[in-house]
Order: sequence, then structure tokens, then C-alpha cells
Amino acid sequence: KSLCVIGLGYIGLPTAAVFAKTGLKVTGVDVSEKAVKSINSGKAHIVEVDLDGLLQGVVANGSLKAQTVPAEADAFIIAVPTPFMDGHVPDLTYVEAATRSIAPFVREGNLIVLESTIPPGATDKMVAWLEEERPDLAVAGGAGKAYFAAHCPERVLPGRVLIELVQNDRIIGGITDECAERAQALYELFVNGDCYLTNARTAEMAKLSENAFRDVNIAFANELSIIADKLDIDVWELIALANKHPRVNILQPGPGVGGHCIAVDPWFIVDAVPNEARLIRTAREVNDSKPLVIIDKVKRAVSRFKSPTVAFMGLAFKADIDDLRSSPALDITVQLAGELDCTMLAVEPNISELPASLAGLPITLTDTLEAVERADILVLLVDHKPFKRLPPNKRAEKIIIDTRGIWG
Ligand code: SAJ
Repeated sequence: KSLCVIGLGYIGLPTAAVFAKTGLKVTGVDVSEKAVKSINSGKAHIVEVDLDGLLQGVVANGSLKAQTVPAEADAFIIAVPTPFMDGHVPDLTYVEAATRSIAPFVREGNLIVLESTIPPGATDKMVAWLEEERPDLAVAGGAGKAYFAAHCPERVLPGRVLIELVQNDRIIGGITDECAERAQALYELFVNGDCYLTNARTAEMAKLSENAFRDVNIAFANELSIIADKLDIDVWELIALANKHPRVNILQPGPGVGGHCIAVDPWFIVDAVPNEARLIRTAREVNDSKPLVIIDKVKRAVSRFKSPTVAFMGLAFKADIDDLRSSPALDITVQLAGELDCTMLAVEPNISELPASLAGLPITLTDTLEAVERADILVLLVDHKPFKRLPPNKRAEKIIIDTRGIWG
């Protein structure tokens, strides 16, 4: 049996590798030649715990091969990004291009699974694009050569992808019941969690609801942190105490919400039903405005010095990963590095050079100990392990702006 995975990013690559390990013959497809080359040499072009080891094995034994063009297979998985355009409108360009790119290779009886996070109704669009390219095909039940299509959103947490891919329950939304059953048979090759079958539209909305739920809850914590500041209350103590209630579980405030999922997906719901999604929209706005609150705090701290050294601790969008995509920590650092007139240091233990957005700005990448030693003001932006382990005496006598509450 063979599989073709389109998009070898944070989701597609681990998924392709895990399928290859089950014995499927997997062709991985990516538009980036650099990624393809790296993968074929057995090395992931992204950082994910244990991925390199797995990749080495499946590339060496020939079960996974990467290339820039699709190939025939029994099943196809599309795992390309779905960003949003201006006005928070979902951008399905990559999904459309991926669908059209596999069209010439689809044969009767094939299964096509869309894994990308998508707005309600997008699986139907995928089917329409495919059949536009291939009028001889018809999704199960139609008149034409039958193929099967489903939406199977992933729910894995970056940093725990290889564990969660296998262990998490999975939602499988078919265009028809038979489509869902075919997709279930595929995923059951490695999923140990339960597979729940539904229709494509419910699966699309379930995925979006999960991330909107988390966003709304983080927004609550972020709003509390702003309120607590105003009322001169320690928000971390406040939350710890409130969480002693058996039915209360307030999440942690931070410098904002980043990453490719939680800061994006709720907008897909808002775009689909703008008048109804009021709480979801407000949560997005609360979380998106949190970096400004931190920027303001840093500026006020800096103004109390003559010519201070400021260290920005962490640039990634969350702890212990190298992913800087839509990272509030990075946004805060970029903005302040462009505005402040003082010595600035950045620490990001998971990268080796400054990202493009900071290049050319008066800021230097350095290591934790040097930054802590030199800085007058420490702006803790990400709760990375090395920062948590820093002995308290190292940061004594520094001005600390701890957006994650780890140095309390
Ligand atoms: N954050 C807080 N406070 C918290 C928790 C998180 O400020 O208490 C921030 C993080 O620092 C980060 C952002 O939220 O900036 C998102 O981080 P995350 O760990 O909550 O989630 P992601 O984006 O890494 O992954 C999410 C997960 N979804 C849910 O937990 C509902 C994951 O399971 C999904 O697979 C993933 O989105 C996705 O691909 O959609």
C-alpha cells in the first residue's frame, strides 16, 4: 500500500514518517527543494522531539522518499498551511494548489484526506477543485470513477507531536460515511486513540472550536493579568488560589498568543459567522493586544535608567521549541529593538542566528548567562527550560518583567 503526503511541515513530515514506519510506501512532497534534500538525507528541516531518529530509519530503509512533485498512490494526505489574508479571511491558496497538483495522479478507489485546518465547507471545495481538473472522477456515490474524500484534522501539540500523533483521539469527517470509514482504516494503522467518525463539516468545525476554546480561555487569563496589574495584585498568586476551586482551571497569562494555530483558527469561525462569533472575536482581540501591554511596561522600565542594557529572554512562540512563527515574544522584541535607544540583547536557546525580522536592528543574540549578567532589565518572554533553571541569585538586583510568571 502506498501514500503520498503533500506538505512536509510541522504536521506533514511527522505524519509521513509515522506512516512510513507502519510499512506503507510513502512519497513526501514539498515545494521546498531544500526541505526535500534535507529529508532525503535523513534529517528533518524542522525541530521536533525524536523526529530525526525516526526519519533516519524510514529514509534509510526506503519507506519514505521526498520529492517536489506528487506521485501515484493509494491514498493522499494534504497537510499544507492555511494562513489568513488581510481582514482575517482564510487563505486556501495552498490547499487549492495542492489539490490541483495531485489531480493527475488520482485513480479510481483512491482516498484523499485533507488534514490542514480549514474553514467550514473547505472539504467540499477541495472536492470541487479536484473534479474540475478531473471530470472523469466523482466522490463516492456520484456518477464517475469513485474516489473517497475526508477531513481529518490533527490535534498534536508542537514538541509532543510524535507522542500525540499516536495517542490522541482523532476526528474523521467523511464526505460520505464510506469516505469516513476508508479514512479510519488508514489512520488506524498507527493511531492508538479512538477514531470518531462524522461528516466533513462537523470535523472542520470541531477542530476550529478546540482552538477557539483555548484562545478564549487564554484571553480570560490575559485580561485577568491586566486587571490584576491595575489593582496591584499578583496575578500568578491570584490564579493559583482561584484554581484551588474544584471546578476552576484558569490558564496562564503570557505576552500574547502565538503559533500557527490558536492565533489563526478562531478567525476562520469569525469569518464564517461574523455576527454570531462575538466572544471568539473579542478573545482574539484581547490576546492580540497583550504584546502592546508588555511593550509599554518595558518602555516604562527603560525610562527609569540613563542607558540601560535590556535582555529579551526567548523569541519562540512558546516554551522549548524553535518555532518563531507569529510569536508575540518576537513581535515585542522587534518592535522595541526598533524603538529603544539602549543596549539590547536577545536570548533564544533554540536558534543559532537572529531571524530576518531582527537582522539590521541594534540587538545581539547571546546566551542566557551572558545576557543575565550584562542586563539591567530582564524581559522574560518565553518559559524555556534553561530560563526556569536559572538560579535566583543570578537575577537578583535586576529589574524583571516576567510575562510568564516563572521567576516569581
Ligand atoms: N499560551 C498562553 N497561556 C497558556 C497556554 C498557552 O499564553 O496557558 C500561549 C502559548 O505561549 C502560545 C499559544 O498560547 O503562544 C499557543 O500555545 P499552545 O501550547 O496552547 O498551542 P499550540 O498552538 O502549540 O497548539 C494548539 C493545540 N490546540 C489545543 O490545545 C486546543 C494543539 O493540540 C493543536 O494541534 C494545534 O494548536 C493546532 O495545530 O491547531
